[in-house]
Amino acid sequence: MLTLFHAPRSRSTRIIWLLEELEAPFQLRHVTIRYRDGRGDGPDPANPHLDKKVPALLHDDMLVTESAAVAVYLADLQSDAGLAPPISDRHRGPLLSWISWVEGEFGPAIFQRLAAGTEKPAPWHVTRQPRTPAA
Ligand SMILES: N[C@@H](CCC(=O)N[C@@H](CS)C(=O)NCC(=O)O)C(=O)O
Repeated sequence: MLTLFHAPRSRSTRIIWLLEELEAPFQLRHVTIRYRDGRGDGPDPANPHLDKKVPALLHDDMLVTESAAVAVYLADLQSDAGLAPPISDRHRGPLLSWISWVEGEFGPAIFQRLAAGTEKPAPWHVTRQPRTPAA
């Protein structure tokens, strides 16, 4: 049995989308989280994620976390759906590259931009030093 721990307007929404694309039967469990803007009811004791974040996936008693890992895990599990090339296929390389790029490069850049638009300054605003003109 697959159980997805989900909070609205969060990274777990795209895992619902993926599960539906894969036509995988799953159980949805709503949990509360603390959102970046301070809203939300905070960490939920019912959430098995070690950091109380979402998404968290339970496959029977096996916990899978981190969006990229959850996505690849599910695509492999439902291999008949054809969303992920098999492990021995060379097309696996681009799949892993793109999914790692989204989480490791693109996502953080977007969040830095979003943070810059709020009262909370982006990290480069905090750390950037005024330039001293060259002598
Ligand atoms: N790298 C993790 C990040 C998970 C994450 O930060 N999820 C947010 C929702 S989008 C969350 O649960 N935040 C609650 C908190 O930080 O306490 C992933 O991609 O799964």
